[in-house]
Amino acid sequence: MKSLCFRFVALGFSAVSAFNWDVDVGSGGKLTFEPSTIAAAVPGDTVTYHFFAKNHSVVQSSFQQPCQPLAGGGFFSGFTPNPSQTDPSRTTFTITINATTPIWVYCGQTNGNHCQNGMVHSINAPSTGNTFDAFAALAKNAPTSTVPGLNPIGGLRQTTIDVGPGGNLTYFPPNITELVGTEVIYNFNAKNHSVVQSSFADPCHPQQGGGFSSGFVQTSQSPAGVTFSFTINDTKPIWFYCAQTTKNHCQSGMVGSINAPPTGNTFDAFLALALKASTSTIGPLAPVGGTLEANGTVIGLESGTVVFNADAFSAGASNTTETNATISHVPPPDSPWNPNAAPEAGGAPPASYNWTSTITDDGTSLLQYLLFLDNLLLDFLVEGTLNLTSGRWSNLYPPTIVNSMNGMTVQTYVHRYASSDSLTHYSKSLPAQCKYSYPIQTVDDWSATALIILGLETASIIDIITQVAVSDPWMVPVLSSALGSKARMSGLVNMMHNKAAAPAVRESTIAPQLAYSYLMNHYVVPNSCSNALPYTVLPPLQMTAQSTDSTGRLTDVKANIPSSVNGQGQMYLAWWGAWGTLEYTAINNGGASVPSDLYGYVWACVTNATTATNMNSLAGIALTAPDMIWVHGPETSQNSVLKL
Ligand SMILES: *[C@@H]1O[C@H](CO)[C@@H](O)[C@H](O)[C@H]1NC(C)=O
Ligand SMILES: *[C@@H]1O[C@H](CO)[C@@H](O)[C@H](O)[C@H]1NC(C)=O
Ligand SMILES: *[C@@H]1O[C@H](CO)[C@@H](O)[C@H](O)[C@H]1NC(C)=O
Ligand SMILES: *[C@@H]1O[C@H](CO)[C@@H](O)[C@H](O)[C@H]1NC(C)=O
Ligand SMILES: *[C@@H]1O[C@H](CO)[C@@H](O)[C@H](O)[C@H]1NC(C)=O
Ligand SMILES: *[C@@H]1O[C@H](CO)[C@@H](O)[C@H](O)[C@H]1NC(C)=O
Ligand SMILES: *[C@@H]1O[C@H](CO)[C@@H](O)[C@H](O)[C@H]1NC(C)=O
Ligand SMILES: *[C@@H]1O[C@H](CO)[C@@H](O)[C@H](O)[C@H]1NC(C)=O
Ligand SMILES: *[C@@H]1O[C@H](CO)[C@@H](O)[C@H](O)[C@H]1NC(C)=O
Ligand SMILES: *[C@@H]1O[C@H](CO)[C@@H](O)[C@H](O)[C@H]1NC(C)=O
Ligand SMILES: *[C@@H]1O[C@H](CO)[C@@H](O)[C@H](O)[C@H]1NC(C)=O
Ligand SMILES: CC(=O)N[C@H]1CO[C@H](CO)[C@@H](O)[C@@H]1O
Repeated sequence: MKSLCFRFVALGFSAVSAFNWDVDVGSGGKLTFEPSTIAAAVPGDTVTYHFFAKNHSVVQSSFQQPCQPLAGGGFFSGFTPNPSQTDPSRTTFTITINATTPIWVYCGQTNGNHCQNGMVHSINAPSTGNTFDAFAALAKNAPTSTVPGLNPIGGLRQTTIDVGPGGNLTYFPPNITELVGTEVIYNFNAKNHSVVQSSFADPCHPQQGGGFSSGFVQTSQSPAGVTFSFTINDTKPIWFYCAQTTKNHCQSGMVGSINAPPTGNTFDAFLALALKASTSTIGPLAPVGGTLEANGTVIGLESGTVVFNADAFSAGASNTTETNATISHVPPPDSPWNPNAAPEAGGAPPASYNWTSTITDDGTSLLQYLLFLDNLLLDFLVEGTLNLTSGRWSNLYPPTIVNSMNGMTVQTYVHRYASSDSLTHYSKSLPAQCKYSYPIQTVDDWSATALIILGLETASIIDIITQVAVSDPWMVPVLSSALGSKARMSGLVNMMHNKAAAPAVRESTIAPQLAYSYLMNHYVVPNSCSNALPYTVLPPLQMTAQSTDSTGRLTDVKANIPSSVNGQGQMYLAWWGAWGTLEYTAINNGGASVPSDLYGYVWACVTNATTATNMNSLAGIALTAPDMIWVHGPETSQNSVLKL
């Protein structure tokens, strides 16, 4: 298992878990860094400074000039006052180690000459020559310290605000003074709170012309592991409130400020206005103006106010409530091939694609479509496979299944190069990358979605092969290899989803325009890549099971058709069977029968005519995107063996 995880790490699919060193700055009121030196920090490691007592800072210097900022840039935390000798400030400063060369550090406070009084620090100091002791000795006699400005540079300054701590309708601390460039992180606690920006004069209502909004975070856990964060851009005061109207959180004093002035429009004046404010308004969009995360997973923008159920999110496989998340662990398609993937994938992309001197326009657009599809599939598979190998689903399946899934996911990464390498070779554009949103709350959601995307991918590749066999035959061997891999993967996911693999003759073709509509409607975050491909996105169709016969086989479905499509005569469901044959059943009162010879994963879309006889002509008359429904096979026994 460990080696599998390593392969993802090596590919850059996941964050490398490097070591974080913690350093206390001025704890107990002493002018010290503890530890004063860090040895053997390696590139990728991080060092987090925690501030105590007085008003310290962390500044990088050279060895020769201990109390002066490093010429040509270095890091600086900004000053961080904290009255407590024992409790660290809520503000921290974190640097990333980029090399094993020595790093020299001092506190830039001149009130009490902290640097000259021994408040120095080093990382990877040599044990002979320019040692830490030699550096500290130079600092004792150094001229008065200076610092490189006011705001943090060269590292990450962060501060945390608790949302509803201890069940109280408050933020803690309610008002902070912070530097420009500081990342503010709101930690959600139990109840159903939000963080929304307002103006000073009108608390409990969203700021006119934008501002941040976290959305509602419903959770019974404290802390929930859910955060909302943004970076302070300027010195203007920032006012915020909780928009929960149940029990009037804002009017009960659940408000806060960042950089409120000490006189005039103070935090206290804002709080007084909030206590008298009219009923709170919920912002139109969320999350906006910041990042909502659940234990590191970014929750994407929805086309409405997000109501994020953290309990459902963390409940894992036992809870079927759907949560959509947007994640990107995947290298972009134009990034160079990572050779670490070869062993797991069973090989690198081909040395020669046997490209011909030109590519047809049809060949180009089919490859662009395939790349769009592969970007989506790869993103989805990587997210799921990370959860299967090392994440929340790591104990659900036997290692044989998990290992195979891992290998086939890396293979998908290889196969994506068939499209991206070829488009690049012929100087054609790559489709815009999108942000994706999938139902991945439970492993069942994930495997069901995997089957849909893999089904569309398989059907698309079959369709593309039949088209390019005539126009651009060099693609056939490459695409056939991808087809084999996707078909094997479908079989594996079928098994994970506890469904018998559909018989091979069910693998049908699908027109790219129809598959594209389905994918855009279901998995692509609206407007995240509006012009990915030049196809019209048809409105969605939703089929649900209506009635079954005595063997449990689905006989009728309910077809939920968008109102924009109605009123154009008699409607039909156009069903596709093996080798792209079509069958039509009339939709009456929202219901339609399922053709008796179709079973397995069955796809249909809505038309108002029965004239199309194959996939390509169906794309011309389809009124909706397709939808898929599972239809039991006609077998009486799962184990019957065909006797010829
Ligand atoms: C902290 O020290 C800096 C530098 O001396 C100073 O500008 C700032 O006002 C101090 N902050 C507080 C709250 O004392
Ligand atoms: C490491 O590199 C980053 C990016 O160039 C830079 O911002 C940071 O200051 C560097 N860290 C150190 C300790 O020099
Ligand atoms: C909640 O409010 C009570 C009463 O004001 C206070 O004593 C308590 O410390 C608060 N709890 C937290 C965690 O802030
Ligand atoms: C918080 O607000 C109060 C009253 O307006 C003020 O006295 C105090 O200094 C503020 N604290 C910070 C950290 O801004
Ligand atoms: C959280 O509060 C929002 C706004 O009042 C509400 O729409 C949502 O249903 C609440 N969530 C839960 C799970 O009660
Ligand atoms: C920071 O600046 C960006 C760009 O101007 C803006 O969209 C964002 O809302 C600002 N953030 C805050 C917290 O003001
Ligand atoms: C699933 O989430 C819902 C919504 O929060 C909750 O009511 C239910 O108890 C959860 N079920 C399980 C099994 O955790
Ligand atoms: C975050 O992780 C903690 C610790 O594993 C867990 O208790 C909590 O439920 C998680 N929160 C979410 C929203 O997944
Ligand atoms: C490359 O393409 C040519 C012509 O299209 C064909 O004759 C040849 O067999 C192909 N070579 C390989 C290795 O597929
Ligand atoms: C998740 O995304 C799907 C498809 O885009 C959408 O139908 C569903 O309503 C979303 N669910 C939530 C909880 O936002
Ligand atoms: C069928 O749909 C097409 C496309 O929307 C429309 O132009 C046509 O009028 C419809 N036919 C009938 C009989 O309503
Ligand atoms: C939605 C979710 O929980 N995704 C997790 C899948 O696994 C990776 C790796 O463990 C996590 O980073 C994600 O948060």
